[in-house]
Amino acid sequence: MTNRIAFITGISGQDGSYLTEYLLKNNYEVHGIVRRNSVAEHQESRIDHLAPYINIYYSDMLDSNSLRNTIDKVSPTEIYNLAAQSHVRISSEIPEFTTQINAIGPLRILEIIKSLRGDVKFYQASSSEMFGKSVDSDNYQRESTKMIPVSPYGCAKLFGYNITRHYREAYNLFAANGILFNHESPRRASNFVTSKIIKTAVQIKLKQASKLTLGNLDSQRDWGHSRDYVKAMVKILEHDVPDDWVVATGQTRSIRQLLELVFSRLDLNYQDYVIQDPKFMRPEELQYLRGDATKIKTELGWKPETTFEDMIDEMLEFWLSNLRKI
Ligand code: G4F
Repeated sequence: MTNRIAFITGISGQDGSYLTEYLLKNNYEVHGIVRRNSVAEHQESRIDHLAPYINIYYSDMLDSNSLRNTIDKVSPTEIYNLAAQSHVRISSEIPEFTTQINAIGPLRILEIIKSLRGDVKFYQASSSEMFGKSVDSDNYQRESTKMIPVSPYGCAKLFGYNITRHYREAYNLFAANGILFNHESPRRASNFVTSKIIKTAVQIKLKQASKLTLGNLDSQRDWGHSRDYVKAMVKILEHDVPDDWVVATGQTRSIRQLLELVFSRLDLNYQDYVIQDPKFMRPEELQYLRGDATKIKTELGWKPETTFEDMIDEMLEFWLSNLRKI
């Protein structure tokens, strides 16, 4: 087999770090870009343990020349575009920046691929947030479901999805979309709801906090494990034909159900600690997500391996061992 050389934008994020581990295990050469950050000692912490085995460059999704120069230097066989402003609520506060990164970013990379000679496979990290307020009559979202996004994040991701599909058709590129539903892990930043709830519940248990302040408790999400979902990304690019794929567990739970599980694992009652603050509400909320991953299961043989309960326990263990040290 020819040498497989992966180039990953967003390599220092949750998915980037799990993807890198998986690709290294499968003998890929791995390259990735990180943004210059004024607190450089923390920005790569998720991939510090991988540093000796990978190549990292400074670049930025806002800087076409730098992206082109880096891609030229690496000459990848595949590009995973995972870089994003990934926080949905914050996208309403920085909509232009979110659009530059999440919409124009993939376009910049597609333009580079279009001008290159040779075949480079392209993976675009598309999102279930693109479905917005749309759901099929059987209460699932799938590849054919209409997309009506309800946030600048979702609108920008929908542009990224469409431009990927368009470049595939118009220029015959191997450009594929993974439409990933929510996916979490101990590496999830603590301003996303799973990590926020688990971290604060553990702090309450350890008497380091007394309250947990949240926004909407009634929305429902389909949560899987990031470690499982990066395997779907690789299968999507290994397939002969570029296409669009939903990656999900098919189960949905509300924030209240998540709270009940997490607090009960710690022998606590969430109702004694949770307060709501409009600050964490969104201008328009995506109420319900439940993905039908039949296509990727039947055509590519992917399936989620970690149960929701096991994922929550792994995250609880991580935060317990981290916060006990304080
Ligand atoms: O954890 P979240 O912030 O994830 P969200 O908005 O669903 O987005 C995540 O999944 C998308 C896939 O569908 C990705 F594309 C995206 O990049 C990201 O990974 O919020 C989940 C739910 C929401 O309904 C939110 O309103 O939790 C609710 N929530 C309630 N209180 C809260 C809070 N979310 C956050 N982050 N913080 C709260 O205090």
